Amino acid sequence: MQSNDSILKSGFDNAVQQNTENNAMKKGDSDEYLSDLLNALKIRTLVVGVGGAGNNTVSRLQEGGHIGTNTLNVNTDAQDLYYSHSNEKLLIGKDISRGMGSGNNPEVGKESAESDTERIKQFVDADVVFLTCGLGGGTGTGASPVIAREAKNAGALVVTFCTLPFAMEGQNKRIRANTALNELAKYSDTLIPIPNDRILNLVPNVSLLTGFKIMDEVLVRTVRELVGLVNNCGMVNLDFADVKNVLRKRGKYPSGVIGIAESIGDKTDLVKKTRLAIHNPLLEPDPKQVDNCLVSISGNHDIPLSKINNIVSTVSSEISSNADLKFGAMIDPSLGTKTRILFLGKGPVSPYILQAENLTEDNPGKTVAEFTI
Ligand SMILES: Nc1nc2c(ncn2[C@@H]2O[C@H](COP(=O)(O)OP(=O)(O)OP(=O)(O)O)[C@@H](O)[C@H]2O)c(=O)[nH]1
Ligand SMILES: [Mg+2]
Repeated sequence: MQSNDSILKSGFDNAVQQNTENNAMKKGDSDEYLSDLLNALKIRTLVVGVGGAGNNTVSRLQEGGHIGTNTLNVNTDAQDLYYSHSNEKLLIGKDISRGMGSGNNPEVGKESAESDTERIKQFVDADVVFLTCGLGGGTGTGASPVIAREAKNAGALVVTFCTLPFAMEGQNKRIRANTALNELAKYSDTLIPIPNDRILNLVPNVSLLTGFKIMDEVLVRTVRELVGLVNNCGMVNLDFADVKNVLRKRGKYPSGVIGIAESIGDKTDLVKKTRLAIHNPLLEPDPKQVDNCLVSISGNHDIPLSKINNIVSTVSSEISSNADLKFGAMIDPSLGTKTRILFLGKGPVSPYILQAENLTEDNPGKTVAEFTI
């Protein structure tokens, strides 16, 4: 299988060769050549939502207007899929689940995806595949590791966001979620499990439905921001190689932390919100374990250097002095006087990924509450 790097490279080589032939007698590079080159170098991203929760996330992403990426919803449930919004849709395992869903059974979700790998392969041939699902049910839990595997085999960088079920949803769901997490860890470059129970710590007294809605919003904002970063990299200071460097898997586990915050812009608030992004309360990472990070700062076109300095120096003081830090600026006029901070770090491995590796029937893993005791 040809990797994306080599596809990009061969696109580049073809364009260079064409240009050399066309311009044998000239010295400059034509716009046509530059346009071919840009097309060959364009980063292809795909956001895949798997199962009910994943489809919800992609629908919300899509409803928010232009996102600059292709989207795909995958489900065993024809009704859920029909009412969802995405550029492309895949009803998997038609002969297995007959469009009726998996019945909460991850084996059915897995078999359904396995039976449709040829169709899945046609979509996941991209530079970066963002995968999102809620672990604990049947479809997202069973099918998302298969989709992650196919994306990885196609040479994509795989970035997975999944939620872990509320403790109140019961131990069976937790065990299923952990098993899937273990599988996802094999094929994801960056894997960010977000425990639903964290919402309870932040906004207690919300209903289950409101909890899901808040979680959806978190996922949508995170995926939107990351897609924007990948699509716009190269604007100021950051290029795809930088982003790739932070997202790609190094070592055994797919580590990764991410945080987003918006500041009204005075110095005290900038420092406070930068800390909030680094210490994302949904993930509670240890910033000292970050060994490589990106800080992407968005603001209107006249964002002052002093603001950038406040943000970047706050990040530097929170992470280890040995860590690599790169920052970039993106222009987003819709922010007005506000500044948005995206922190993306590599190094800390989620404790949920580590525990998922050692699970047995007698040891179903800790809940969020047990982790925090
Ligand atoms: N964020 C979010 N999470 C949800 C939502 N609905 C369910 N979940 C969570 O995601 C887990 C899986 O639920 P679904 O996505 O509905 O399940 P599925 O993957 O479609 O699986 P089956 O319907 O059993 O085939 C649940 O256990 C919940 O923890 C939602 O609307 N938003
Ligand atoms: Mg479902």
